[in-house]
Amino acid sequence: MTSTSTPFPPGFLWGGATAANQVEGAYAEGGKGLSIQDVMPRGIAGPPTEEPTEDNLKLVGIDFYHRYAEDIALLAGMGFRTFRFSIAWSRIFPRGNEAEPNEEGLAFYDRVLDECEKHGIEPLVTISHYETPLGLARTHDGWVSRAMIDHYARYARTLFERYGSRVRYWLTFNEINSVLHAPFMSGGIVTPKDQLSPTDLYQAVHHELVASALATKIAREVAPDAQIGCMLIAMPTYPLTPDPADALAVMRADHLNLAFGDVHCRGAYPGYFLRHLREQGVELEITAEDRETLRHTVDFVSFSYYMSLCESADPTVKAGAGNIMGGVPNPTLPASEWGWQIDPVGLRIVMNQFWERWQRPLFIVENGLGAKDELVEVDGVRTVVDDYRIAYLNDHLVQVGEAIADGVETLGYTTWGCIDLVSASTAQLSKRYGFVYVDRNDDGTGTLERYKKKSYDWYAEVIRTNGGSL
Ligand code: BGP
Repeated sequence: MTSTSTPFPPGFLWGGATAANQVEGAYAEGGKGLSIQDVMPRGIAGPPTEEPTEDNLKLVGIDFYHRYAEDIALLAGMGFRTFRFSIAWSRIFPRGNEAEPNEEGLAFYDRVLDECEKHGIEPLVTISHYETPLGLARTHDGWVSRAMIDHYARYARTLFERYGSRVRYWLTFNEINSVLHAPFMSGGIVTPKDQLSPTDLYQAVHHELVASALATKIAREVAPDAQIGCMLIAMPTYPLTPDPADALAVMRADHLNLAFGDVHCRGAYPGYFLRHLREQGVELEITAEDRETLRHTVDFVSFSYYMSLCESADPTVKAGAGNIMGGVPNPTLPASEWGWQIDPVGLRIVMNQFWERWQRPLFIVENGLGAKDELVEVDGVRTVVDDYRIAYLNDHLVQVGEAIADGVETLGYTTWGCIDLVSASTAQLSKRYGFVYVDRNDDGTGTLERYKKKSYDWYAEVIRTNGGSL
């Protein structure tokens, strides 16, 4: 593509994304209560601990809580038009069940928004990103309980009332379909996954979907300018062979994810999903009020995209490493060090699929390459020569451009972990995504200094040319 032609529309929201529990640290400051992440030192690999332990890198994160102004200025230096961050629920309602919010927590995000405004950056706020207050998780077994809907609604209302005039774009739950795969991280469900009944799991799904729709309903009342989006893990799935049985396996796997978008965009459960529940022997408790609430559909669809997968009907074919989901490795694709298969074309495919299905503008709110970086000195300046990251992002953005040229309405694109942060799945820092290197190691050592990587200037140029430099 030449620098004079670009498919990206004017006003396209270029930026990057983070989540509170992966950057903020200060886990016990400012009146914050504990969240489930404070007892997850090993990410999704290990069982939670009873109390926060020193080896949990998230307790300090990258110290964004104290360095937010410096960090947002660094992002602004790339010309960011948007910055996606999440609000830590346990900063606002420390145990989750208080009648009144914690003013100190609310004031912190006022200051974050002040910095965004100062730099002309449009905030994109995730209301709940894998950080259920631990009190609610333990009292209710997380989202298994219907009581969570009211707690979440009070929290969401508080945010809309406080920030509704300053924040236009909101996401209700990060990767809402992930609760099926990571029930504790995604749904605060304390019962171990292998002991969780399908009925409890799907009831939790239902409660989250109702809560998400309720947030949309509340926003319409108290923050009429707000644009509300759902947020899904997008993972296009290909049949491993041309056998129709494999194609059917793809359809069934796809359905389990698409159902979440269908409910958010169509306002009711699709028939294939109800059939799936029946086949699992699950009878959901769905009230008349729930059905009414679900009719409040979203303004846009946002998603994360890292990889694609294959499906096979053959039970002897082994699953590979996934983001959070399983799936069969694709023999035609390379993979990252963590086994995540790299597939830029899959992004164009999934964008077309979502647009055709839902006819809602899309927002790509996570994409990127997790890699081990090496800090080196070039011309006396400490940096990371991350050509691998540039190549990954460039290839994916070219496909975003193709999808836009296909007619897919797209609001923006935020890379994941625009500044290095603690990984969700591994809970380590060595799986890095950023344009900005943070000097912190897996053993907790490091100065927390920030250094611009080679990709920093590359992304600044992409934004400056509105994608023309790709
Ligand atoms: C998504 C999560 C993020 C983020 C990302 C990368 O599933 O929404 O929180 O962490 O994946 O995953 P990881 O950190 O495991 O590399």
